[in-house]
Amino acid sequence: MTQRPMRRVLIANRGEIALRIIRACRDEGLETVAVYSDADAKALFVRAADQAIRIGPASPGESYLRIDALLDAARVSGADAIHPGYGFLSERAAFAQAVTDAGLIFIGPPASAISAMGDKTSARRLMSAAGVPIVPGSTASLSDPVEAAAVAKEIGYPVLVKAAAGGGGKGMRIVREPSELADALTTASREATKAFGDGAVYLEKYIELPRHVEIQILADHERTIHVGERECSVQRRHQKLLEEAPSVAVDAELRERMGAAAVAAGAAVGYRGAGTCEFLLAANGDFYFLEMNTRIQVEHPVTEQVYGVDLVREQLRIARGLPMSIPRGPLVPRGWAIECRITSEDPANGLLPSAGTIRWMRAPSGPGVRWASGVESGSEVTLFYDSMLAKLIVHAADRPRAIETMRRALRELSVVGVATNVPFHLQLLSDPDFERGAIDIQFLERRPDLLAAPEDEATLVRIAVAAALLAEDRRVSRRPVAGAPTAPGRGAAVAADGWTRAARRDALR
Ligand code: MV4
Repeated sequence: MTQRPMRRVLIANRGEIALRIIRACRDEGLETVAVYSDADAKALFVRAADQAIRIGPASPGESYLRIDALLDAARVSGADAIHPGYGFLSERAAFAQAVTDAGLIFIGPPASAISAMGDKTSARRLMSAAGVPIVPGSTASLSDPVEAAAVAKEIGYPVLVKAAAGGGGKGMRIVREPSELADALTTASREATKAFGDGAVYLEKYIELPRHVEIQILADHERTIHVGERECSVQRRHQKLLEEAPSVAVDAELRERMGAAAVAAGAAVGYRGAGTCEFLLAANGDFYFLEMNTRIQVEHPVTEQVYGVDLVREQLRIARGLPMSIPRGPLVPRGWAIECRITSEDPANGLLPSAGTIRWMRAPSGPGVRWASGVESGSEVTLFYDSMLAKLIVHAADRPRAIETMRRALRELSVVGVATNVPFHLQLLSDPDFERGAIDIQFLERRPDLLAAPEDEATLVRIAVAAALLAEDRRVSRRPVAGAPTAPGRGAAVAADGWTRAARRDALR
């Protein structure tokens, strides 16, 4: 593969990942074009890019998912490449193909690799042929309940009915008894039709209490390598909340076996760029390929921290035909990294998404802390997009110290105006089971106490301290201050403690 001229990159995404890509482009000497919906007109990533083009109203279907509008924006701005980020169109083979057909560089794998991995039964056949361990089950879709019952009996109950077009858990049904199978096939198929427009389903043996461990790969025109694992078991309803690298359950020997499987998976589909193989890791150490994510992932920073690589820069290099800049030879993880996803979800309200204006935000910093966010003080949080406000990543010498640093950083973080899941993270990071690394994909289902709003002693102490400070503030403010304005400022300005001037005035009367 020869080098291709690439000067200007259009980022077909928004928020923190758009900003992350803009920064990587700057580091690589590339110009940037942001696209934005009406909801994002004032967003940080729009101001950060060299150019910005409006592509439509707030609703994703009318903006970030419009292939025609994105290609128009690329033409108008003179972009010669498109980075899809994660979510939105990042794993649509038709988008990758349309970008390439328009004579532009798609910063991601070939469309053929996306489609090969998009259909789960086709991926299972390909992986099996490449020697990648897959979960026992069928490698073609099943519609006949009699045939399905024979397959289920062969692999043994419990079994899982899965959507062939699936991913992310939609159209999945656990079946523990033969008598429940026919019903599960029907409901899973109906759900799959609704979600993916394709009702094809197949069977797998249901793996009980596994961990979710994924392997990062990178492939250029010469070689495919793995960059270790990420442990992603801490999730709720298929939304990851905390990720770490490495995994307490993976030693050097297992890392090499899982890494070799992920490299074989990439090679089997002609993969290029950054990709991730998801595995289930059973308690006995057996691992099984689940699916491949053909994009940069939300949690890529934990890998960057422990391996000292910049995955987005590598994506840019590979897309323009340059070799990856990772030295040949064994890669060794250094220390421990943890990422907490900070979402606008309210623990006091069943962790439901909350919307509003971020009146004030202060990011943590200091040794070993990395903050990745697309929002700032004054940003509007709408319900049009996902609820992630920021990612807080820490890197320390070992896992206990990474946990300690994360607790410190979470306490430094202030978000005023919208409720966040920070209290959840603080509870999780102080939990003895989490501290021992005793986690699996059902951990949070077993522990609803961690998802509830904390009413602990520390919170009560904080409330008492806040009350004492307010009383002191009141005592001090009664004294006239020379030169101080006598009238309150305009609008609902907010002080560091989250009180609007008006509210403070009322409280101090
Ligand atoms: C499984 C499984 C257990 N056994 N397959 C969920 C979404 C899709 N990526 C695959 N998923 C699962 N497949 C077998 N044979 C359990 C899950 C699963 C899961 C996997 C990864 C991360 C979180 C999960 C949460 C629930 C279920």
